[in-house]
Amino acid sequence: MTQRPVILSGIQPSGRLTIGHYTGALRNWVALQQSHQCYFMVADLHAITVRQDPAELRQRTLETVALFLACGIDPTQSVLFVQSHVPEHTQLAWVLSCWTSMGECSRMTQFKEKSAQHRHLVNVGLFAYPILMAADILLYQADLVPVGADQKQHLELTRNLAERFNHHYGPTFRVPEPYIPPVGAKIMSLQDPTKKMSKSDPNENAILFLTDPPDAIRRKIRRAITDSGREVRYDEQQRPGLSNLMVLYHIATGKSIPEIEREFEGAGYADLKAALTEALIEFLRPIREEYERLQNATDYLMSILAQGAEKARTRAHQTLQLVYERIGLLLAPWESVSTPTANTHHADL
Ligand code: ATP
Ligand code: LTN
Repeated sequence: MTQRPVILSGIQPSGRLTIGHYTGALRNWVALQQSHQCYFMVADLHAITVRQDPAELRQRTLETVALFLACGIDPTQSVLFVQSHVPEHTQLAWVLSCWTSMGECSRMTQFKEKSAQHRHLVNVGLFAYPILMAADILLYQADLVPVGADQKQHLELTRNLAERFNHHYGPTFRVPEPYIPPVGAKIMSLQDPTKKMSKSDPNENAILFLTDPPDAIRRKIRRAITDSGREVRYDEQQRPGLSNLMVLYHIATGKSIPEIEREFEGAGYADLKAALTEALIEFLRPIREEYERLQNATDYLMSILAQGAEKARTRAHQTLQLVYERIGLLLAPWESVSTPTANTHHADL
């Protein structure tokens, strides 16, 4: 049987998911899940790098799983799990942290931004966040990592760590490629189109949630900031607000940007907003309805997570054992001889 290339990606349960998560991540996960062996996780350990309410975090973790499914992730094809259910993530992160320089972590844009936002607690976890992300990816020997544009720098660090380790100890990790979509890799805030749409933005009008009902969609698109100008013409530099709405229209209708420009020739921003509102309502309706159906099916969600964690652990454990062996840790007496030896190449995993 030929093996499909492997994908690993994740989303933090640190808030309600937005249309940005859909375009930057989930939409591409769904598109790639047949041609790849996919591992999709809820990155709960990443979420605790900023303060979370415990009950809310638990709730959001399940909600995030329900949204993965509502967006079209098929649990019979893809492995769906929660990061903290697979302890190998933190175990590998420790090893990798011994191979990462302080300088590398301090150069990460996300760290600089988040430490400015959370000045009262710039914790070590926030600093080491990209190392845990590298561990997430390398544990599964992933070939491809579908993410939004803001994660590119973290992917570069992951590749550097894999190459550094392989160079020192011999082939151990596959060096993953990022998959950043050509359109929609960075959906901007509806209130400030120079900023990324973020689920943690305190201004709800800036965010389009995947679960927003029609009246919220109407209100948010009506209030969305556009630029001065009249023609509907795509120009990210000069007209970031309008261009962002055009990308959303592309996502909701499947029409290309030139097709959209033709559709609104001679029309104005208000016409685009009206068409976009209707398109988004219809586009998000099935996702919201499926989410509402799944939201309280806790037993079903837990059973998917149980199966997912088991499959994920099998693969993660093999890589971790290989790493432990490579670096010279004594094989634990309970580990079977069938775990990889130092001669095992990562491609065999
Ligand atoms: P926060 O917004 O809470 O600071 P985040 O949403 O960026 O965090 P995650 O929830 O872990 O962080 O993001 C998961 C995935 O969704 C990543 O691949 C990220 O690039 C993508 N993503 C998030 N927001 C957007 C956006 N506005 N446009 C495109 N992709 C996005
Ligand atoms: N840091 C990512 C979320 C994340 C992730 C991963 C993405 C955690 N682990 C592994 C891809 C692969 C973010 O988007 N904030």
